[in-house]
Amino acid sequence: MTRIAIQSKGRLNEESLALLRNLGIEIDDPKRTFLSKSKNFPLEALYLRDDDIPQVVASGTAVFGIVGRNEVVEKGFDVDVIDGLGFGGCRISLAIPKNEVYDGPQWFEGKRIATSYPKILKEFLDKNGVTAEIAVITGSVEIAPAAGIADGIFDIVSSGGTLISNGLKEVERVFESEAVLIANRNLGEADKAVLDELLFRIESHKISKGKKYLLMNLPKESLEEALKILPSMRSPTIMPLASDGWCSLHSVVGSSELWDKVHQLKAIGAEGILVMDLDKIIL
Ligand code: PRT
Ligand code: ZN
Repeated sequence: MTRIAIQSKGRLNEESLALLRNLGIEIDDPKRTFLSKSKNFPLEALYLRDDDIPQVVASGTAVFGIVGRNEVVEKGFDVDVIDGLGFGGCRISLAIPKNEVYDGPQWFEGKRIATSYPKILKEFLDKNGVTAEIAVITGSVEIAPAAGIADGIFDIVSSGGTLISNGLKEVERVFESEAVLIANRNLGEADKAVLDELLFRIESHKISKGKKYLLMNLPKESLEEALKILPSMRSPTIMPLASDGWCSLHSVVGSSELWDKVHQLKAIGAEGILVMDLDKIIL
C-alpha cells in the first residue's frame, strides 16, 4: 500500500486531511492512530512531526509526504517536490528590534541571529557577503532579542502579529513557503499510478477553488451582451425556457469578480440569479 506522511498535529495537519477529503480520499485522523489506511483509495497515512517528514520520504519509509517547503529546503534531504498545495503559506524573514535603523543586510555584519533555519539563513548571508553568528534555537525564537540572546531573528512570519507583539520589525523577506507534496526519488509502478491520480484530482480541486457556479434567466435579446460579460471555460451553457423570449444561462465565474458580474448581468435584464458553490471542475 502506498504510504503518505502527514503532520500528526500542528498547523498543517487539519488542512492536509481536509485536502485529502476534498480529493475524495477518506482517511481516519491521527487522534485515533498513527497509521491509517484509506477505505476508498490505495493510500495509507503515517502521522509524524513535520521535522521528520522529509527524511522519512527520502528513505522510502513513506513514498509521499505533505510538509512545508521550508522544512524540505532546510533539511536538505533528496526528495522530489511535486506540487505546491495552496495552504500553509508563510515566509521566513529577518527581523530586528523596531527602533533600530536598518540599512540593508550589512546591518547583520558581526551580529548574532537566532533561528531554527540555519541552512536557509547561511545561504542568504553568504549571498550577501555578510558574516554573522547563527544561534540555533528551537521554539520561541521571537523572544531572543528581548532576552539578550541575539541581535535579530530569522523566523517564520505569517500575519506579522508575533513580530509586532515582541517589539520587532521585519526587514528582509528571504524565503516564501507553502505546504508541498513531496515524493521519494524511486517510485514503484503502483506508487506512480497513485501519484498520477492524486495530481489529476489536485488539479481539478485547484481549478474549482475560488469559483462559483452562476445560473440565471435572461431575455434572449441580451444574450450577446451576457456572453461578453461571462467568458466561461469554453462557452456558457444556454437553455431555452418555457416562456417565449427568455433563456436560462449557466456559467462559472471567479468569486472575486462575482458581484461585479452580477450587477452587469442585472443591468441587461438577468433575473432569478442563483449562485452556487462549485465542488470540482474536471477539464
Ligand atoms: O510538532 P511539529 O514539529 O509537527 O510542528 P511544529 O511546531 O514544528 O510546526 P507548526 O505546526 O507550527 O508549523 C508547521 C508548518 O506550518 C511550518 O513548517 C510552516 O511551513 C507552516 N506555517 C505557516 C507556519 C506558520 N504559517 C506560522 N505562522 N509555521 C509556524 N508559524 C509560527 C511562527 O513560527 C511564529 O511563531 O507562527 C508565528 C508567526 O505567525 P504570525 O501570524 O504571528 O506572523
Ligand atoms: Zn516541527
